[in-house]
Parts: sequence; C-alpha cells; structure tokens
Amino acid sequence: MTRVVLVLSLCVPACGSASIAPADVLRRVAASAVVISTSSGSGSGTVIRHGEQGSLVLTAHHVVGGCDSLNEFLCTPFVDDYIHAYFDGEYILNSYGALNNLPCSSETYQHGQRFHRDVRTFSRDFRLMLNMLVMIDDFTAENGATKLVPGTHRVESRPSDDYLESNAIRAVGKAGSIVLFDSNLWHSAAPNLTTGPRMALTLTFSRPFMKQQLDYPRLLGENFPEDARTRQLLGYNSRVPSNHDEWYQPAEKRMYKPGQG
Ligand SMILES: O=C(O)CCC(=O)C(=O)O
Repeated sequence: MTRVVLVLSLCVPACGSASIAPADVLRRVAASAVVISTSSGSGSGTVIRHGEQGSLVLTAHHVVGGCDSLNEFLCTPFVDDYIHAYFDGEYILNSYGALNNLPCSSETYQHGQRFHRDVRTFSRDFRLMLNMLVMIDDFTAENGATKLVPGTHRVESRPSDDYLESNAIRAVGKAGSIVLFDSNLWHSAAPNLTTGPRMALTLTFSRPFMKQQLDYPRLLGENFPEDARTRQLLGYNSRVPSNHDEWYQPAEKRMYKPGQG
C-alpha cells in the first residue's frame, strides 16, 4: 500500500480545501513562532550554555508547555483522525519544533538543509513515526519549500545526493497547510532565495512505546495538561515507572496504561 504524502490545507479556502482552523489561530501561531525562533525560546539559555548556538539559530526545539498559541495548536486535534488511522491506534508526540528558514546565510539551520530522515531506526513497512510539517508562511519554490523524495521511505540506506536532488518534489503550499509524511522519508529544507522569512512547525508522532526525544511528562510535571487528549499526546499514558512504588499500582493508576501498544 502506498504511504502517500498527504497535504491538507487548514485555513485557506481560496485553494479549495476545507477550512479546518480559523485564520486567527494561524496568525497567533506565527506570532509565537517568530518570538520563539528569533529570541529563542525556552531552551535558548541551555543552547548557549552547551555551545550549540551557531548551528541552532532560529530553530526552537520542544516548544511544549507554554501558555501560548503553540500549545494551543498542540491541544487542538487538527487531523487527529488521519494520524489515528495512520497508526491504527494511539500515538504520542515524539518532538515539536518551530523554525524559520531565513534567507541563506551561515546562520541557516544546517540540519534541515541536508537530506535526512527523522527516524533513526528504519522501520520499513511498520508505521513507527510520522512527520507533520505546518506551513506558517506560504511555502514557495523561491523561499525554500521543503524537498521530499517519494518512495525513499522504503529504502534502508541513504540514496545518493544526485538521486535525492533529481527526484525531489517540493512541498509548495499556502500558509496553514499541513504535510504529513512517513518519517522514513528522505527530505530537506531548501535555500530561501527571498528576503522574507519562511516559518514552519515541525512535529513528529510515534507509537506510544517509542521513547520521546524529551521526556515531556517529566519536563512538564504531573498536573500540566488537564484534558485527556493532550495527556495522551504528551505521553502521560505510556510512562516508565522509576521505582517499585510506581510499578506496584492498582490498574487505573498504572503509568503504562492499557491500549498503548
Ligand atoms: O524546514 C524545512 O523545510 C524542513 C525541516 C526539516 O527537515 C526537519 O525539521 O526535519
């Protein structure tokens, strides 16, 4: 069965797609993404302390836990049905970033500019992880619309740069569009040849038994999200007990809940 690149437009009726999110959500997300990716974000002090600043300018990782529109976006179940269907069951957030693919310079986020796949273990036909790319600005060929190479999610070893370059298609779309693709797929950002920004949210989702990039429940604390769907998404239902007290719990209090795979 083909695992297609699925492009859904969230809020641009002009292109004929269903309007799922009101435009004001997108504007507020854009505002938060600008603040986070320029200033940058909750992790910025840590980034500088660890000497990583140069390669991570304008990229914010793990933008969870704020009282901002990025959190609002996460808590709103856009395309939840598609993701559920993809995994045929429950899933959790593996990572959540905001980035600004600024006009080419030494500060451009380097990782995104090289062809890569975002899952480290090649899972062949097993649906382990799914990428979501949210266009905050319009994505055009000129401002660095993401390159995606169809079919490469089925290839274990890295195809050659020539192959990737010559077979890439571009994720061109209106602000508010969402692209979902199998995380085994080779992809890359492209150089931004304009003078404007090109912002995106990048999220990955996985099956609940896979470790998250960051332990969100431990980061955010036991009581952070109250609603059941966000707790599921952030991994509160698929935690690892860290001592015998946590392990020996009545069924309803267990840290790894039923139905998580
Ligand atoms: O910014 C882009 O176009 C792609 C980002 C990307 O490749 C990533 O976050 O893994």
